[in-house]
Amino acid sequence: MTLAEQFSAYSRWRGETIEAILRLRNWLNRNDVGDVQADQRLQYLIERLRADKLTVAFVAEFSRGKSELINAIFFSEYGDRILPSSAGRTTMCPTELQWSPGAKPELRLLPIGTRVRTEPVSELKNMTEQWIVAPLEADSVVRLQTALARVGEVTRVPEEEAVRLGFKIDPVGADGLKPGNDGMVEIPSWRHAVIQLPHPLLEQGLVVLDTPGLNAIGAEPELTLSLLPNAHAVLFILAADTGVTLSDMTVWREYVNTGTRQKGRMVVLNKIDGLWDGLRDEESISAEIGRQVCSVAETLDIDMKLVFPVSAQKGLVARVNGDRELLEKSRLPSLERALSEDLLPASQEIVRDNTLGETRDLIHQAEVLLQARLEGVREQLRELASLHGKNRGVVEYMMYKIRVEKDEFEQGLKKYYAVRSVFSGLSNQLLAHLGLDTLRAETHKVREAMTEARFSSGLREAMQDFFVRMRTNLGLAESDIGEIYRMLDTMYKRFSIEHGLKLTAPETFSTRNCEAEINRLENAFNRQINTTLTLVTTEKGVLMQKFFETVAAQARRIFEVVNRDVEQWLRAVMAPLEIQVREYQLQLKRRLESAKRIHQATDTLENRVEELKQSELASAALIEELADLQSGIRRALEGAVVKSEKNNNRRLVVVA
Ligand SMILES: Nc1nc2c(ncn2[C@@H]2O[C@H](COP(=O)(O)OP(=O)(O)O)[C@@H](O)[C@H]2O)c(=O)[nH]1
Ligand SMILES: [Mg+2]
Repeated sequence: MTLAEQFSAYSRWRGETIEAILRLRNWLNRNDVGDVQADQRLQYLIERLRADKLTVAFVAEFSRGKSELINAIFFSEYGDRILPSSAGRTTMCPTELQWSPGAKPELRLLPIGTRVRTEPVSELKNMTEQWIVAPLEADSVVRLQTALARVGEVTRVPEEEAVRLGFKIDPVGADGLKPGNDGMVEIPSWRHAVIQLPHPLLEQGLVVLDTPGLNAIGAEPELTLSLLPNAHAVLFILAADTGVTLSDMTVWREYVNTGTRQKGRMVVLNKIDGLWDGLRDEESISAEIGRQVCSVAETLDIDMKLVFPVSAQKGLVARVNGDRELLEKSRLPSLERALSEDLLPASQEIVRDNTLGETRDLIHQAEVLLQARLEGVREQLRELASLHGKNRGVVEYMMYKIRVEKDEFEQGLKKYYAVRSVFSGLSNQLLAHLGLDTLRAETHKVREAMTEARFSSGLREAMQDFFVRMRTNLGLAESDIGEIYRMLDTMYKRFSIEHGLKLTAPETFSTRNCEAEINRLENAFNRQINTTLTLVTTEKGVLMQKFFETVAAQARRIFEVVNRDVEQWLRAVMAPLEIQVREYQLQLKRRLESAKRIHQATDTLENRVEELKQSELASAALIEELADLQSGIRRALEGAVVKSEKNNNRRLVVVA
């Protein structure tokens, strides 16, 4: 199966999962067993699944064949290369190929001049007026090629301007851009490109990130601090004819092997077709490739298994011409296999854990409610059965007993309301510690400190303080969470013991993931700032501020996630008790009602018993339906799209 096919299978799997969740959601609404919060949680889960994206990034010095490889792996069915690929520099800015539902096919280009602004690219993405937009005609290959070729556009600017925009200048052109005789420097016209292309894989959530070579990247924090660390797979490409050059090593160190995330990283040794010189036999070619792989692994200090020799060009030709033999020879299929084994099972696992976690919870909640309802009906049936042939006095005694029970429960409710008000106070405190307002205030403090700082050491301190304060806030939040948990746990126990409610201990929650992400961000920032500050001598303050804005945007993203999760948790942790208290109150009322009706002879005992038997059956049927829905979700989640070598004992292969 090609990567494209496996990706489609993954997408189908995700679609089936969404279907199963939708069925549960509709059922809960139809039968009045869910509540608004449960419905919101499911809605949110479905939205997240629908928006799920997988980013594959291609990073290398220019001319190693990144664009060709992207063409061969993802877009061969166009019958030609759609991304420009030729000798020389063709991709001049980070380029994202993607599709968002409802978008128009278009090429969006961010002018290089926006580099003087402090907002990070992620924020500029929301400012449509900053972008140049050109429509794409996705059905004509030639016109598509012409439009996409624009990512390679360059302009000539005076040297100072290039420096101001963050480019390195080197008179010899080895370690920076080389000025021409007229003192002008050629720089990319665009800072970032987004290609919205309605292509099956992109429609299914794949995002392909193509990057330019070293010199064109310049000091662009977005790539190192945001795009690459957030990519699900990063492919680093080398060329067999050039070997590992110094600038390859720089790209590897600064952009790929940054020590922040090891997963999903592969090295591609491209252009192995250069070794098919027509004189050597297969065996000696293979041996030569093996030697090169070995030496690459040694130079980069990685496992040989992570190095994939391929010929992107021959792979593309083979695909376009349907030449199976050449395709095998290009070795592209092994790279794709490894990529999908790396990419898909990991993503599937996240989706699976998330979905199971969320639905298990809600289903359990609904089930407990239905059980309580069923139990209540049975209790009433027993009560009424005991009245058979008894006189009014017995009915009166029964009414008295129910009233006592009701009074006791209402006493208990007072404590419940008291705890609930403490709970909402603590919740507010927790949300304040984690809140985006707090983060905004911290960000503001650093900005101020940075404007005041004269020396780069002051800048750095301001930044370090930022991370320290974020961690402090996380620590405070963690202790709020502990307090909330202990309080609810005590109350859950009390209601179970004193009033017979079926409550299990509440779920726990932790901000540890958030803290780990903040630490990762800090590491990435430190590494980046160390290398950049030693290289760039001018305008350190401005550069530092730009870095900080990217960091702040990332921190905001991390905090947004933890905020959503913690709000979710606060709702979830209170819901079972709220639901059961309400249900129990209802039951007491119903029991009293039916005793009253019999007492006043407005209803016969037989009628009441018959009615209750009907609702007993109905409740039992709902419990069964719920179990079916749950196994439906399990079945949908069970299948594995890709059999992973590492974990194949845990997964079934459904799509072969
Ligand atoms: N012989 C050979 N040439 C290749 C291969 N892949 C790419 N190239 C050539 O290398 C040059 C640069 O390729 P391109 O994809 O633009 O590289 P990029 O700058 O990394 O995106 C182009 O002339 C390609 O035709 C390959 O597998 N074999
Ligand atoms: Mg390219």
